[in-house]
Amino acid sequence: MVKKLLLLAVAALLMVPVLPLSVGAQDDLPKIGFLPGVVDPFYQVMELGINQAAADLGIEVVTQYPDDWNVTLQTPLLDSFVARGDLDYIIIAPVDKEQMIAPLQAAVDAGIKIITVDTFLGDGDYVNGPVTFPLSYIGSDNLEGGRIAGEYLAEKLGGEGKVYVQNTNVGVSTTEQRGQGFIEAIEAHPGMELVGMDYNLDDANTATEQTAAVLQREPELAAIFGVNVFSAIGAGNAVNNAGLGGAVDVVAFDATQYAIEQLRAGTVSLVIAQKPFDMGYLAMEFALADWRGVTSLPLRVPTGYAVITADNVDDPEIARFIYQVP
Ligand code: T6T
Repeated sequence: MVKKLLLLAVAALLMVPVLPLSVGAQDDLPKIGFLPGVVDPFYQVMELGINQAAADLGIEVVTQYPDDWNVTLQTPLLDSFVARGDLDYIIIAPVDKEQMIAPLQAAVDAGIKIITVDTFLGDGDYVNGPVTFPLSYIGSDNLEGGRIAGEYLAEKLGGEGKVYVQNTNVGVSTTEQRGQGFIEAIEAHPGMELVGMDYNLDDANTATEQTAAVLQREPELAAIFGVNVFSAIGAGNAVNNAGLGGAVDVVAFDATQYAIEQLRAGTVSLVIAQKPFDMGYLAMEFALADWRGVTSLPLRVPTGYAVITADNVDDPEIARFIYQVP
């Protein structure tokens, strides 16, 4: 009899419509804001990583791009993210390592958690440095990236030659470190000479004009390091306009279609690809992990590089890191 009753109870239970396991799950997920530095292929690929993770994890994400690389444009967008009142995390590439501290502290004070991607705040050491509120800093090791460029050119030029750097803005953690790493590598070779470093304010036209002036002034210039998308475009354009493609070597940071075209044409000889998709995807996973109670997230995740040359550009294992923007 007991057995029969049990069977009846089980049968009754089975007739109850089965509720989907995910009921309520949406309410139990964080809402995230993504604030890149500027519209460029690097951040557009990062957004692909963000969106892929959002789809995989079922998380809602809101994205806003500043029109230019500028504190006065990024800050109001950040403030508007805070004012919405519905965001739990902000994934941001701060456009200035000092000036974005206060606006981000205000976001933290409003109860929002911060993850920095690509660029960092303070000195990037979120354990012992001056800024410790972000959950993590996910991005390239930019000192290393600059060293890769400098060591490559020193070796290619046999330890002798004049070089020039196209940089973006003072106060940007990434590009500042790329310049620094490059100089360190060059200074290890007494025969190498840095003839200058200009700041183009993240504008390819300015980079072209500045580089053209240096090409005129320095007829013996051997190579140029363009530290990001716009710097490398300007360097490449100026070299091509002067008819010096192949004679004055260009090393391009960021694997844009332009950089790869110029690599194939012989104006650029090395392209340093970052992994923006990984940065975006991981940042989303970190936010969810924190939301779920994970307390041991690494405060620093270097995402690595793919170094592209004319010899390996068609290797699928390398070519997958070229920035593909739909
Ligand atoms: O090189 C990237 C990024 O890493 C840097 O912080 C700013 O410039 C880019 O967005 C490329 O334009």
